[in-house]
Amino acid sequence: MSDTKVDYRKMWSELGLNLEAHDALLGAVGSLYGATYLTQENRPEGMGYLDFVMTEVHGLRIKELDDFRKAGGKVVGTFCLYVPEEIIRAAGGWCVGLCAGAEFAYDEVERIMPRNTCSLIKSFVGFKLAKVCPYMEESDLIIGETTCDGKKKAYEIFGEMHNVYVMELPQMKRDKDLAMWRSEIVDLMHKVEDLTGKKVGVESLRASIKEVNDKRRALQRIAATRAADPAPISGKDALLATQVAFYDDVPRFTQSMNALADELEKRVADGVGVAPKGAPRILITGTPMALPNWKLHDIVEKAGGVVVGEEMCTGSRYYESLVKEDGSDLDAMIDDIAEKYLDINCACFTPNQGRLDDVVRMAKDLKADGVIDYSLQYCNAYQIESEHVERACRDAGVPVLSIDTDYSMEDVGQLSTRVEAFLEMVK
Ligand code: BJ8
Repeated sequence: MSDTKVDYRKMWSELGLNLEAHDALLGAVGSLYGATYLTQENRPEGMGYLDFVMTEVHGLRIKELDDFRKAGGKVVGTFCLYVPEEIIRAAGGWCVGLCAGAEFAYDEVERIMPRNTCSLIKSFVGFKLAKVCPYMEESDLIIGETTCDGKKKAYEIFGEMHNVYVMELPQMKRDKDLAMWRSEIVDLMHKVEDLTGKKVGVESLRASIKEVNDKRRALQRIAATRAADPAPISGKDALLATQVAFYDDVPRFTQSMNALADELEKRVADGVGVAPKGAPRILITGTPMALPNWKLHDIVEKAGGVVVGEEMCTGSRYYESLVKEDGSDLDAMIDDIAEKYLDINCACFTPNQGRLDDVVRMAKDLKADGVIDYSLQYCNAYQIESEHVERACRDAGVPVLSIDTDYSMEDVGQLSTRVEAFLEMVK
C-alpha cells in the first residue's frame, strides 16, 4: 500500500509486474485496509508495527527479498501450512507464504478453469495471470502440495507458468502415512538444498526450529490474552498478525509480536479491552483467510461482537503446536518436523476428529458464546465437514452458525443480517 507513484516502480517493473493492474490491486487493498482497520478504536499501540508492515507490503519487504536474491539468496513461496518453513530456512532460503485472499482477474482464470473453483485457488491463479503479486515473482521456487483436488490440479496449470515443486501429502494419519510424509520432507530438503546450494546441517536445522518456534510462541502469547473479557485485541488485528507471520522477516516479527503480547497482557491485567465487557464472543473455524480477506471478522465486529479465536490455518493451526527442540541428530529432527506437521488438522484428512476436538476445546478455553463455521464456496472438504462441526458444537452446548461465502462483497448485507441475528441469539 505504499505510494505507487514513487520509489518501488522500477523494482516492480523489473519483476515483470503489470504496473497498471498492480496499482489497481494496491489501491483496492489500501482502501479496504483503511475502512477495516484504521476505523477501529482503542487499538493496542503494538499494532503500529503491523500497520507499518501493511503500508510497505509491496514495498520495503519486497525490497528486502530483492536484495537478498541479488546477494545470491533464494526465496521459496508456499501456499499451505504443511510445508515446513524450518527446512527452507535451514537450507539458507527465505520462505514466504503466498496470499491469495482477493478476487483478481477472475475472467481470465475462468477461461482456463471451472467457475465453480474455490476463491483461494482462483485468486492465486489470477494473481499469476495478471502479474500483480511481487511475492510470487520473487519466489525462485513455489511449493505446492496434494491437499484438495482443486489445488492439486491447479498446480499443474500453475506449473506451466512458474517453477513449482509439489509435495505429496497423505490423507490419513496412520504410521505408514507418517513414514511416507517423512520421506516427502526429506525430498523437499534435497530440492531446497539443490536450489540454495547449501546443505541442511544439524546446527542450521536446530537454529531454524528454534527460530520458527519462537515466532509461534509469540503468537501463542497473543492468542492466550484473547480469553479475557473484555478482549484486549480485536479479532481483526489478531488475524492480521497471523497473516503477516507468513511472509515477514522472522526475528523482527517475533520481537514485535512479543512486544504486542507484553502490551496485551498488561491490558488484561488492567481490564482494558477493544470491545465492551460482555460483548458476544465468537470463535471462527474453517478455511484459511489469506490476506486481504478480513470480510467475516469485519462483519462480526461491526455488528458488535468480538472474534476471540480462529481455528484455521491463519490461526491456531499455524501456531498451536511446536516442533520438539531436543532432537539429537538430523534424522531425529526430521522425525520431529514430520510429526508436528502431520498433526495439523486440515479437512483434506479423513477422519478429522482432531479438528472437532480443537473447536470445542478452543470454544471453552476462550469462553466463546458461539462458533461460526466458515467455508469458501466450492470447497467440498470444509463444506462437507461442516456437518460434523455443527454436531460437535451442539453436543458441547455451543451455538453454531455455518456460513458459505467467497471473496466478493456482494453478500455482505445478507451475511451481516445472519451474523447480527446469531449474535443476538447467543447473548
Ligand atoms: S492445511 S486448509 S492451507 S490445504 S479452501 S484450496 S482446501 S478448495 S486451503 Fe488449505 Fe493447507 Fe488445508 Fe490449510 Fe482447497 Fe478448500 Fe480451496 Fe483450500
